[in-house]
Amino acid sequence: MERSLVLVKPDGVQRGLVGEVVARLERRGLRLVAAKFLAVSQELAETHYAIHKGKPFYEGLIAYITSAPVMAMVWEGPNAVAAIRQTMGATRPTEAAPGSLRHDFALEVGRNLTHASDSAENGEKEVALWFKPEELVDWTREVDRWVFEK
Ligand code: IDP
Ligand code: MG
Repeated sequence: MERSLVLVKPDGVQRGLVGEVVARLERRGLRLVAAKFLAVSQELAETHYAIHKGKPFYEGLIAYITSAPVMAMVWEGPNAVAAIRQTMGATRPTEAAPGSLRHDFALEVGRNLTHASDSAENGEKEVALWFKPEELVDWTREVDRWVFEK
């Protein structure tokens, strides 16, 4: 089963959109594996966004993600990475598909509400960075067979 890290970034938390993000992922059929509310340290922010180091928006991105608490979650499901990124919408809200979170709730790339892993491999890496193994809940739902084909 594919897994993705999902963050409701500081703007999403401040705007009271944690429930909206969770509701959309739940109704999509994805299964919650872990969740915690935390203030992101400088070190965690820099490790998480290491790939963007040196880009013009890097300093602002680190300041943004450490500016206020975030809701960090792990969600799983078949094709979870693609499904979640589709539910979030494109990075730039003005390019996000109508009906996606970033389309429906955001305007600017530097205030785009959420983070989601961009590959299954990065999903595993990001989950390991943000969560301890004992924080991940292994469970099944009665409805799983009506959502997951296998
Ligand atoms: P993603 O979050 O959709 O995966 P990435 O390209 O990985 O997008 O960029 C990480 C985050 O960096 C974006 O979500 C956004 O918050 C921020 N970001 C990306 N490009 C820009 C930019 O051009 N200006 C300001 N912030 C940006
Ligand atoms: Mg990314």
